[in-house]
Amino acid sequence: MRNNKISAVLFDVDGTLADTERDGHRLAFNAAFNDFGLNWDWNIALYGELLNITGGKERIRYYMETYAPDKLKINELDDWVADLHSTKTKHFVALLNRGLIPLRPGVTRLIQELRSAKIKIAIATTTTPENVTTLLKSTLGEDSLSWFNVIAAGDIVPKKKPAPDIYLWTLKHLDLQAQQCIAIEDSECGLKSALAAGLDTVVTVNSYTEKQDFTGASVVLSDLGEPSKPFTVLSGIANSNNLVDVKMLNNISPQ
Ligand code: XBP
Ligand code: MG
Repeated sequence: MRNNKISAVLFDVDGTLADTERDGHRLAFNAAFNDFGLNWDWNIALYGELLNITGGKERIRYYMETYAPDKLKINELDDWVADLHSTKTKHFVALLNRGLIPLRPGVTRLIQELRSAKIKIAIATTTTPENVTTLLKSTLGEDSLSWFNVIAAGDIVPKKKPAPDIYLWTLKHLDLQAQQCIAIEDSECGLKSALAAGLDTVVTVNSYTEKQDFTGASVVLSDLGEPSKPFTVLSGIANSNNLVDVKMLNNISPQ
């Protein structure tokens, strides 16, 4: 049980703020493969496997090593992968700008509640920074970027999740200790990263992550909940809460 108010909430992005993977990133990867004349098709099932590799460029490399080793002979392979990935990012950003990917239940509500309670909010994500800024602007409006005290994304750290680097970087730039903060994640990999950084973590699952191992999470939920649609508790203690709000977060206990 926390003996004082939390100072900040650190949000993951993909799968947490929005369900971006199946109908967002996956389609953007396939559109980029098409632009590059590649007959690669990341279907829903295969993409679920590939999601174990965090980072789009790393995911492409893993796919090549595992399923398309013939392409590893391409000259200047790192540059080629980077070009392919930036084409994918263009497609993903276009998808976001068409308003096709809404925020998940409770996300807007909780962000506004945290702001009213003067609790800092931050982003700690593996995804490309442009994806984050576009998601926030396309769902919460242009000003929303200024609401976040820190936005930590993509290649700014040497090791991606499940390494703790991105969360440690965010805590450093918040000038806060992990004990004063809570992380909100969607995946086993993200949970491992947050726990390794010393953060108590709330998990909200999605179709790709619901069967993963969330050992160590303070609580595992269907989503953050709305007054009209309470969350479902999948594991851990939510006491009498039926949505994630400031009161619930102030009483989150370490596992
Ligand atoms: C999820 C990821 C990212 C996205 C794709 O990040 O691992 O790689 O799948 O985005 P998180 P990029 O859950 O930490 O938000 O292609 O830009 O990497
Ligand atoms: Mg995620």
